[in-house]
Amino acid sequence: MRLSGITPSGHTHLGNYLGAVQRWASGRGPDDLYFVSDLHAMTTTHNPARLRARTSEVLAILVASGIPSERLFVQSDLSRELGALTWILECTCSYGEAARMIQFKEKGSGQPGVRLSLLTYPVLMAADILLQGAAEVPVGEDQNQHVELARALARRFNGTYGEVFTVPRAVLPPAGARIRDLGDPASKMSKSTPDAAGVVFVLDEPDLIRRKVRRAVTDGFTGVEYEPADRPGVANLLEILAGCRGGHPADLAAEFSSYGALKEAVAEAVIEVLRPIRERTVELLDDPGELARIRKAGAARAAERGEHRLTSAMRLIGAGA
Ligand code: AQP
Repeated sequence: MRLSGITPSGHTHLGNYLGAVQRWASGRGPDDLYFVSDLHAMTTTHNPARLRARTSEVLAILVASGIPSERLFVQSDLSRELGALTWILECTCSYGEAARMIQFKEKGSGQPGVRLSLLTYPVLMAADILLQGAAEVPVGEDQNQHVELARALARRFNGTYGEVFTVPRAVLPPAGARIRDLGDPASKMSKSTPDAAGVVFVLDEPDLIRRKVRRAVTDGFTGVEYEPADRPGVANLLEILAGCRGGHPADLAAEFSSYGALKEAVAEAVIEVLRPIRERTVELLDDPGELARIRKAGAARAAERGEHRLTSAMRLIGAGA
C-alpha cells in the first residue's frame, strides 16, 4: 500500500495537479491512501483561518479530481492518534538524527524563532506512514531522507520492543515533468511563491489562466522546439501541454510555428483539464455538509486502520492500560 500527502501550504496549482493529483486519480493501486497534511503546514508562520480554508479546498480538489473519498483523509482529524504515535517515535529517535535532516538545516537551523516542529516534523511524517502501515511512500529526492528516518524508527522500534510496524521504503514517483513557474522557468511552480503571476491555480477562472499563459516567459529563438536546457520556458509550455493532452513534448512542438499559437493551445488545454475539477470543487465547497461527511468517514477509516498498531506500540513501550 502506498501513502501520499499534499500540504495545504497555499492554493493547489497546476504542478500539483499534473505532477501528482492527476496520477493519483488515474494510476492508483486499490489500497493506496492520500491525505491532506495540514499539520505539516504549521512548521513556519501560518494563518489559522487560511490554513483551515485551504485544507477544505485541497480535500475538495482531490475528490473533484476523481480520487475515491474512501481513500482520503485529513491529517489533523487523526491528531490524537498521530500525537500519541509521534511521541512514541520521538522516544525512539535521537536528537542527532532529527537535527541531521537536510530540510531542517536548510529551512530553519540557527534562525531566530524557528519552531521546534520544524525539527520534529519528520517524526510526525514517520507517524503518518507507520500508523497506516504504508509499505511504500512515493517521494521526490528532497523527502527521501525523511522516509529513511521512518524506516530507521520502524526497525528500531520493532527490534527493541516487538514487531509492530511495517518497514516502509521510499519509491520514486513515476517519471513526470516538474512544472515550472511561467514567469521564472528556473524555478518550479510552487504554492508558496510570493508572486502568483506565473502560477496557474487549479481554481483559476479561464480568463485568468489565459492571461497567465500568454504572459509566460519564453526566449528570443524562433520556431518551436523542445530543448529543456536552452529553452526552459518553451519546454515548460510543451510539458504542460503534454501533461494535459498526452503525448511527448518534442512531438507536440512540431504542431506549432509560433509561440503565440503554442500559448493559445496550452491555455485552452489547461482550461479544459481544470474546468470540470474547478466546477466540482466549487460545488463541494458550497456544500460544507458533504465535505464534512467525507472528512468524518475518512478519519474514522484511517483511525481504525491504525488503531491496532498504536495500541500495540503503547503497550510494548510500557504505557497505556
Ligand atoms: N511544480 C511541480 N511540478 C510537478 N509536481 C509538483 N508537486 C509540487 N510541485 C510540483 C507535487 O505535488 C505533490 C504535493 O506537493 P506538496 O504538497 O508536498 O508540496 P511541495 O512538493 O513542497 O511543493 P509545492 O506544492 O509547490 O508547495 P510549497 O510551495 O509549500 O513547497 C507532490 O507529489 C509534489 O511532488
